[in-house]
Amino acid sequence: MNARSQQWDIFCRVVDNFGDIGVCWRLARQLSREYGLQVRLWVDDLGALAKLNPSADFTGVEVQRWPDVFPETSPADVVIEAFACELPANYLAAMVSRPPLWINLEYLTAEPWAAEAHGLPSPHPTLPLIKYFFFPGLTPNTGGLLREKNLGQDLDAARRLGFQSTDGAINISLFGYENGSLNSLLDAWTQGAEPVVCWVPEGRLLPQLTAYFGQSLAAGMRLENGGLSLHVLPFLSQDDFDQLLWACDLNFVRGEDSFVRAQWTAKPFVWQIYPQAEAAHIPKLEAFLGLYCQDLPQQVATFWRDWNAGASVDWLGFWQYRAAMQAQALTWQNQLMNQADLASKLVNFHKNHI
Ligand code: TRH
Repeated sequence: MNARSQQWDIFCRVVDNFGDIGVCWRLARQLSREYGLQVRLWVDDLGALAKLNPSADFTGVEVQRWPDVFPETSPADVVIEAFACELPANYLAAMVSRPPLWINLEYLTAEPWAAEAHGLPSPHPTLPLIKYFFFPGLTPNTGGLLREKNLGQDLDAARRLGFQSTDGAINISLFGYENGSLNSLLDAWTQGAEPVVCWVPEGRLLPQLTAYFGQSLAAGMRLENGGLSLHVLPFLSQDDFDQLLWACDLNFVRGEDSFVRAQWTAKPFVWQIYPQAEAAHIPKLEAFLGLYCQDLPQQVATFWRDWNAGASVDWLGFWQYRAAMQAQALTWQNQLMNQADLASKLVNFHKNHI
């Protein structure tokens, strides 16, 4: 089958925040741009996608709203159900007469079981259909990570964001969920000898920053307090957000998608993992720390753990290892670059199933 004639459908439900659609949009765009596939993206919340892509340039991808009553639709050759979002019943029934490759694209985890479960078939309980588990991951025997061919730094984009290099200052991006550690970090930055320029896109941390500084903050504002210069940015397009990470010396990221992006920049970073009930996220955090921090001084992992626990953080104890973290970020990026990426693995998975 020629790639141009291949239809891929990606189904995405926006459960929370921007990670679900962030991943699906990147994947849809890459499959279209790099593989010439006909990609249709079904998403239940077009508003979330519009925030990531405000220019509404969807070239190559047919974006469709996933309505409550799903229209009669011919199933694609490859059907990706992102994060177990459950296909519409009538679409599923239509798959029976011409079964596509049906994939459940799972959440990313560094836990070893992901490699074991990657690619496993799961027969449908009543219909003659098989769904395959596709686990993104950080080791070669998983589904890999999203990585476009044109990955890289764009200095013009950083300038558009207002980025200028300030002598001796540390540029830091800050993206996270509400976090009890934040005040201790701000104390360290405002009182520190080394100037910090912090770039924070509008979002869930703004109320906390407002409370800390006793001053209401909005996009476009800049605040100076001791050693800290805080720049509040609007919520950025996804491409600009990526560039913010490339431009900074240290990135605080969260969730799944920005976590991966931070790794591509080869810069030191701190990850706030998406919190789950019964602390189910802690083993995931530890699995990643086990891989990423094994050769770093223990203060680095301690800082990550404290940041995720909402405990007071030791900024100087962490940042003294800047050079070691920078070296590790580069080694890690190289290691990941030597592995096949998620889109190419999906395309090969399909080839092997035809
Ligand atoms: O938004 P998130 O918290 O998403 C979460 C996680 O994906 C989590 O794993 C999942 O279980 C939950 O959603 C449902 O964090 P994440 O994954 O980093 O996604 C944020 C996206 O938003 C990412 O694509 C980057 C993008 N972004 C912008 O485009 N502009 C911005 O200004 C910012 C701050 C983010």
